[in-house]
Amino acid sequence: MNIAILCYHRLGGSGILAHDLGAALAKTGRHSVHFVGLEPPFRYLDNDNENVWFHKIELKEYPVFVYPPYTLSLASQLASIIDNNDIDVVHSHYAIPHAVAAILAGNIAKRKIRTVTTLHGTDITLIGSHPTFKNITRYTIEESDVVTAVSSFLKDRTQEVLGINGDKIEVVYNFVDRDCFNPDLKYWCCHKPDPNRKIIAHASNLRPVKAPLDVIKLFAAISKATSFETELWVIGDGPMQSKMMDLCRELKIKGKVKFLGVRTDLGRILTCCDLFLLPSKEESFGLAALEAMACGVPVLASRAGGLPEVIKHDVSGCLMNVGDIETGTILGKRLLEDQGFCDSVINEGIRTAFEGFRQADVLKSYEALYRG
Ligand code: GMT
Repeated sequence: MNIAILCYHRLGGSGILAHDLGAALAKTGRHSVHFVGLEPPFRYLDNDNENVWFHKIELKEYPVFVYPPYTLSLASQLASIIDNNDIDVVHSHYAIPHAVAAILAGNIAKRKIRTVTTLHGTDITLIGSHPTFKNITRYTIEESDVVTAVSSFLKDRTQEVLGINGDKIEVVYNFVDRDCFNPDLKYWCCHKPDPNRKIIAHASNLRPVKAPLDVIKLFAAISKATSFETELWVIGDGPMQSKMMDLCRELKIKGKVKFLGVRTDLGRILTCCDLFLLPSKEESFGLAALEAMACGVPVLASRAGGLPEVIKHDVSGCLMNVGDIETGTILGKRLLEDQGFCDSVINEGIRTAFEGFRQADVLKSYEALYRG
C-alpha cells in the first residue's frame, strides 16, 4: 500500500510514534510511506529506507493573512500528493489539524483514499474538547473512515467529552522501536566514574501537563531520602524549563540537575539511568515511560490517564497519585535501594515493552485497519 502519514515534527509522542510506525511499515517491504508536513518528523534523519519519502508543505505568507493558513496549504498540497503518488491511505496523527486536512484532501483528490485518524491525548483532552475546537474535532472523528486511540482511557474520554459513539474508536496501543530502545545499548556515560551515584531521568516537552515542577520536587525529596549520591537529567525542552531552573535554585539542588536539551539518542542516554520520573497531570499513554522500561530503567509515574494501562503498580513500575510527592519519594527510594524489587521491576518492564506492546502486533492492527 502507499501510505501518507501526517504528524507534528516537533518533539512529542505523537510525532515519534508516527515516525516509528512509518519506518516499521516501510521496513516490511509491503508499503511505501510518505511523510507529509512542514519538516521531516523528529528522528527522520536516522531513516535509511528507500520506501520512505518526505513531502514538504509550503506555507504562503500574505499581508492579508494574520497567520499563514497551514491546514488549507496542507489539504491542498496533500490532494496533489495523493494523486501523484497513488496514495491509498492517509493516516493522521493528532486530530487537529491533520485529520481535518486529510478529510478535505480526500474530497479534493481524484483518487479515493481511506482516512485513518489516531488520537494521541492532548488533541482531545486539552485541545479537541475546548469550545473553540469541539465541533471540528467531533466532525473529523465522524468523517474519518477509521479512528484509533492510544489507550482505553483516551477512547473513553473521547466518547465522554465529544459524545462520540464508542464503536467508532478502536484502541491501538503504542510500541517502541527495539533498535533504538533496549537495555544493551551502550554509551560513554555507562562508564560512570562513581557507581554509587544514581542517575534519575525525566524526558518530555516540559509543558505544564507533564508536571515538570513535580519532577524537580520529587528528585529533591528522593535525593534527600536516599543514601546514594544522585543526579537528575532532564531531557527535552519546553516552556516550563526556566521555572524548573528557578525551583532548582530555590531548593539548592542546582549543581545536581543537568538539562540535556532535545536529544535523538534518548535510548542510549536512558541505559545509563537508574530511575525514570513521569509524574504527569495527564497522560493518555506515556510513550516515554515505555521507552524507559524498554531500556531497563524502572519507572515512577503518576496514576494518570492511560499510564495504569502501561505500568502495573509494584510489578512493572510504580504509580503515585498526581502531585503526591510524599508517596512518590517512598516509592522512588525503594526503587533505588531495594535491589531485589528493582531487578524484578526492571525485568517485568522489559517484558512489558517487548511482549505486552509488541511492535509486530501493532503493525498488524494498523495494516488491518488500512485494508478495511
Ligand atoms: O505528551 C505530549 O505532550 C505530547 C503528546 C503528543 O501528541 O505529541 O503526547 C501524547 O501522545 C503520546 C503518543 O501517543 C502519548 O504517549 C502521550 O501520553 C500523549 N500525551 C498526553 O496525553 C499528555
